[in-house]
Amino acid sequence: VKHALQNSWTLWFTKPPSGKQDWSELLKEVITFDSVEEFWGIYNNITPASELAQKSDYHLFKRGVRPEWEDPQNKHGGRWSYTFKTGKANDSVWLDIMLAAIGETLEDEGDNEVMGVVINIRKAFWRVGLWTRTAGQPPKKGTPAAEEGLDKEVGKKRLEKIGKNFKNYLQLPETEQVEFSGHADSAHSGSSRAKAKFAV
Ligand code: M7G
Repeated sequence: VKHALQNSWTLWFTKPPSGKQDWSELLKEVITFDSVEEFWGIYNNITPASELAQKSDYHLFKRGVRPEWEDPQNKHGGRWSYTFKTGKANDSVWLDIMLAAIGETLEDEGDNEVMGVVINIRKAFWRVGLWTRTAGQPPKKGTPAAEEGLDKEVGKKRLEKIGKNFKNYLQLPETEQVEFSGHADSAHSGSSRAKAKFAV
């Protein structure tokens, strides 16, 4: 018996650069699945995040969305993130975040904000991200959000609720904050370390 997921998901991998390679050469599509059983089959057969080399990423995104700022479904969006400054990646935290994503428990039904989740393995830290479709901006004319009549404050509240869910899954103490930044700012600065717009 297969337990169908609400969405199909694609796992992507960013391999560490060997020499001078740009982003597009490093990002690899791994596999797409749409059931709980397939998820476990994949999870049990890939390298755990804690054993990945520096500069690797896993990205788990809804099918049809590339894990890039430039993707049409990401470009008006942003990211909640939290950086763990010490130790190896915690596999159970990353697993919990993936299960929350595919189980659709990060947002309310119908919100349609969550695009995917990411883990970045770096020399001095590891970081977990949750990518959203909008970024708490007044929606630009002609975008889906504008057509839905999404108000800026409503949009921000919805994102903050998702940020709080994310923070709960990360099991962070109340004193820690997860930060939201817009992809447009990240793309502009050429780094994901763009200034945070808000935090919860
Ligand atoms: P990162 O891995 O998000 O953060 O970005 P880090 O700076 O903490 O390692 C590292 C680099 O990867 C960026 O400076 C970009 O060159 C590239 N990069 C990362 N992302 C997520 C994108 C993306 O969505 N699009 C493009 N074009 N480059 C990206």
